Parts: sequence; structure tokens; C-alpha cells
Amino acid sequence: MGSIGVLLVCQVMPYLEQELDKRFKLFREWDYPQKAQLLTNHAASIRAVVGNASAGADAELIDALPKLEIVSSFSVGVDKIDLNKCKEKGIRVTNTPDVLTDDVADLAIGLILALLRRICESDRYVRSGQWKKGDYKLTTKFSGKTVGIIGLGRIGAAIAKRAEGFNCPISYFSRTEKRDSKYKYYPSVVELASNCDILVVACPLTEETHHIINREVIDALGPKGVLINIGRGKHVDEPELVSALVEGRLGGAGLDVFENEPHVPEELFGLENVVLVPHVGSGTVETRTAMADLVLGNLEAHFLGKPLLTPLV
Ligand code: 8YV
Repeated sequence: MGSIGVLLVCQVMPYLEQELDKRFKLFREWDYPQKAQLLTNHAASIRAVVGNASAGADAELIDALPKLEIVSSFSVGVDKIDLNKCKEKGIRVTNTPDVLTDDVADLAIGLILALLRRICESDRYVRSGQWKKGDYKLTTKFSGKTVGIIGLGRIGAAIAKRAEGFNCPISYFSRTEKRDSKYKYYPSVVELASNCDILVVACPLTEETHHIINREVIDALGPKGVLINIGRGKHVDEPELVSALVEGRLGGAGLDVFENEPHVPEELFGLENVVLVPHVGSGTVETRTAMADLVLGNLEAHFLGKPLLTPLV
């Protein structure tokens, strides 16, 4: 397989990069500041693209690679891949579902606890020596709060299961009601937001879910409600979120993802009712290694003519 050209369009963990390099003829996009030069010299030998949550394969790249057969994403989300174009051209697409579900759901619960119990803020309180001057203020209870989840797929369901362990009533919004679900269904996000304390975004990013958190939803959640986003930054109208937090119209937010990563609105830095983490939902050694093995396994299966491990298209 050493002669098969694979284009890596983003930085990934060293293990994945090294294994791709060992097994294939690897082109790293960042080695070619002039993309045109990469394409002119190597497009004819590139048969696979590897991307992640930040970079994938858009129509322009797909059209520029006439020998492209497969796009293998080091992520579960595939919003950076033009899936229609891939279908149209018979290009296979794989992602990394299941192996990251636990980590992302764990982080969602971690963000809720950190936010309501002010864990980061009270850690700073101890480190800065303020405890010696007096006890930390009282915070907000998590157990028993109503959790509303947008998207009851694998990750949404894993968050629900964990929140049940905290005796939280669970409700959800999704395109269609899940007949076999025991959780309360709301046919609109505004209704869900009006009826929960904690709103968690856990759906894929599509045209329909872009800015699914808008001013109306934020107002429905209100000054006592909190928003948790472990989906994509573009699920949220970020300027609306920032002004609601600054003006106290929303109770708080726990955010793993942002509209323009790695840039985060600086207005959030001074607020104590936000917890900000740098898109680390799947970021454990165990999970990223399993994700890397899926990327490699899918590529090898494809080029050996075997069934793909996690095909999307
Ligand atoms: C990223 C993610 O892939 O899987 C997703 O969709 O957003 C993350 O797991 C991760 O940051 C690796 O790039």
C-alpha cells in the first residue's frame, strides 16, 4: 500500500500521523503553503483524504482530486465533508462513531458539574489564597435538575443515561419522536428550552441545526437556565449567547466548541458563569487511539477490497 497517496488535511495525534506515514505515501497539506502546487504535483496519486472536525473535504478539494476514492475522518462529525458530492462521485466516507461516545458524554456531565458547582472558580479561589479570608459562596445543585437534550443519537442517549444517575428528569428534541424512548419529547427547541434547567446540544451540525440555539431559545432558557454545547460551535448564534451571558439573561454556559475555533469571544473570559474548554470532548489517549485505529482500519479495508468498518457513504 506504500504507493497509495493519502492527503492529511489537518494536524492529528502523532500516532495516527506516524502510522499513516508507515503504511501509505503521506502528503501533509501544511507542507505545501501553495495548495495549487500540491495539487498540480500529486493530485493524480492521491486516493484518500484524512481530515477531522476542523478540516475535511469540500467540493473544491474533491473536484481537484480525480483519483479520490475515500475520505476517512478522524471524527464522528462530518460537517466538513461534502457528503452529497461524495455520493454523487461514488467516493466512500467513514467516521469514528461509538468509540468516542463515552468520553463526550462524560465531558458534558463534567461541564454541567463544573458550571453549577463552580469547580473551576473555586479551584482558583483556593490557589489564590482567598479561602483564608472566608468560605467560598454557595453554588447550585445538579442532582434532580431537568436536563433537555437536543439530539438523542448515540451521544445524546449516553448523556441522558448519565444524567438519570443524578436523578434528573430527561426531555429531548429531535427531528422525529423516538417511539421506544422513555424520555419526554418536545417537538420544538423553544418548548424544550422553556421546560428544562440545563439544555445540552448533542446533535450533528447540518443546515437545519446551524444556529439552532438562537435568541428565542436563549430567552426561553432564561436567567436560571444553562447551556451546554459539546456539538459544534455553529449550533449556537455566538454573539447572541455572549450578550445574553454578559447581560445576565442566561444563567450560564459550559462550552467545548466555538464558532471560530480556536478563537473564543474574549467577553467570556471575565465571566464566572461560564466554563470554557478547547474542543476536547474526545480528547483522551484511549479514545483518540481507538479513533486513529478506525481511520487506519477503514483505509486498509478499502484498499484491500474488504467491507469498511464504519461506513457513512
Ligand atoms: C474531533 C469531534 O474529531 O469527533 C468529532 O466530531 O469533534 C472531535 O472528536 C477531535 O477533536 C479530533 O479532531
